[in-house]
Amino acid sequence: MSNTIMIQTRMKISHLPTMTGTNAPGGGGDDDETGLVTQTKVKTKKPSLYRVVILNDDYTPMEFVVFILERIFNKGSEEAYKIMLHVHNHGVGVCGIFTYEVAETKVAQVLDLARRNEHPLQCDMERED
Ligand code: TYC
Repeated sequence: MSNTIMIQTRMKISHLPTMTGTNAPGGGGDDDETGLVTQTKVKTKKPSLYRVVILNDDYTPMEFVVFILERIFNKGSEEAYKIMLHVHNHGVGVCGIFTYEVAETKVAQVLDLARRNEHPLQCDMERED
């Protein structure tokens, strides 16, 4: 999804002589000689953010979860251990907050590593409000 939106307004600019063709950058000329020209504003909007979460289960080894947090989410060993323990005790925990594509990639990396190591570890993404 692009974070750029274009807003076009058609407005009368009475103090300017009417022009034909495209005039100023982002402008549209008075092609139909109505005395109206278009003005294009380029606005950027902030991208939506997504929490990547991991879920507890009874089988994935604690060390593997710590490894995932270090390797994929760039956590230091103490923070990785803390997050793992939080998930172990509460059922779910946040690994990080990312834009859509980054979150999607991290979820896929976690699920792929878990599957290849035959662990049932689950990982998901949730949109931040
Ligand atoms: N509950 C697991 C165990 O006791 C450890 C674990 C922690 C598993 C976090 C998944 O996301 C998880 N081996």
